[in-house]
Amino acid sequence: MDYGLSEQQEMIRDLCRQIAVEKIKPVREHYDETGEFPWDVFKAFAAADLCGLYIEETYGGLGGGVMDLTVAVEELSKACSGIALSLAATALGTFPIILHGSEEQKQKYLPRIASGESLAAFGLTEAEAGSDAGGTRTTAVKDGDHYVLNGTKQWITNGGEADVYVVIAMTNKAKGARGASAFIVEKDTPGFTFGKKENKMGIRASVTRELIFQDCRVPAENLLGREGMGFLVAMKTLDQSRPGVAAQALGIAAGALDEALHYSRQRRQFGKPICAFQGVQFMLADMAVAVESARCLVYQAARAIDGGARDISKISAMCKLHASDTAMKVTTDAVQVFGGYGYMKEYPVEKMMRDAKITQIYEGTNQIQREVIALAMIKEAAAAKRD
Ligand code: COS
Repeated sequence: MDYGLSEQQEMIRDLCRQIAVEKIKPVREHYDETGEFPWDVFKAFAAADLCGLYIEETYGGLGGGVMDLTVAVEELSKACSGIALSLAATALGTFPIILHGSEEQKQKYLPRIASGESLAAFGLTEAEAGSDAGGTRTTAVKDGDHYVLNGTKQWITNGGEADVYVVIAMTNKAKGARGASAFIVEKDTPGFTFGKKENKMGIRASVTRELIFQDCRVPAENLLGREGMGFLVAMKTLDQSRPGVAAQALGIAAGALDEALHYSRQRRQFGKPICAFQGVQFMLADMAVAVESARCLVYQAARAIDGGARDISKISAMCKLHASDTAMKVTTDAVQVFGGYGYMKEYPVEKMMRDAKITQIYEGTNQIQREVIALAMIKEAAAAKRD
């Protein structure tokens, strides 16, 4: 199938396919079991220049966009989405700097992220601020040429491993969402420590931790944009990053379909390979249609963002919603095609099913995505003045 990829995107796809086979597949079980951060594989990503795919050339990147990142994340996630997440979550932590950083901030942070020397992370979620991103409790109080941060962020991907964190904190509680601000916080800043490391159902090769700020003094020059822009920074970042989650989900679904197809040709029952039975054929066909339709939507969203489309919230939420629901359905069916073997850890599909689940939850639950989509539709209808 020709997906209209550029020459550069085809090269990225082929390179990631090779890394997936040579570097990820041999170790994915190990990292799934141990929950350690896959530094050896991340170093391979850096050596292959994947860390700078979406970062401008001026700052040491390859100058591609969301589509280049999408192609890479999809391909790597076919082998292990937990390992691929080190790259996707770094992009999530980097987008706020790309979108809202000053020239000085970009020059300081982007080159080290592009080279793979530093990972990044995004600190929005808190115990009381999950879907309700405006419910942030962490505070940032101006004190001379610093802001003093206090509070705890929860479930932060790359937490403890990343050097660069973008953190949302309230500079003016009374103003609600308009009183939030975004800060770049470096790992070794005094008063910034890491709490509980989560023991997760899936994506176990990625590290998820608490970020704890206790009288943490952050230089005022690390404020992203202006005071009060934090909620906007967070929303614009999520609009940009959700195709990354969708690409992960797409990769998981495509990987599971590939495994199911392969297995159905090997596994014999009643004297024939199980792919000869219509019941299995229908499942494989439905899985393939779901994967292709998810791919179309994910690529369309990524291209719309790279093309500078003004209103990307809806398409971005749509692709995340559809690809993640597809990943859950396709991996569940892949386990079914494998039968009892699919339930065993010796085969890769049970891990894919566990990994798929989070894509329906993080970077906005699929219920929140539906809300974003519906609100955008209502806004469009109102703008079109259709009675
Ligand atoms: N782009 C630009 N502005 C946006 C925006 C977007 N995508 N989404 C909201 N805004 C603006 C609104 O226009 C509104 O501006 P005004 O104050 O000028 O009217 C302001 O931000 C507040 O918006 P709203 O009232 O819709 O905020 P809510 O608190 O109701 O929250 C949702 C909206 C639910 C969409 C938001 O909280 C959200 O995305 N939640 C999920 C968070 C999430 O993904 N968490 C997981 C993090 S894992 S990294």
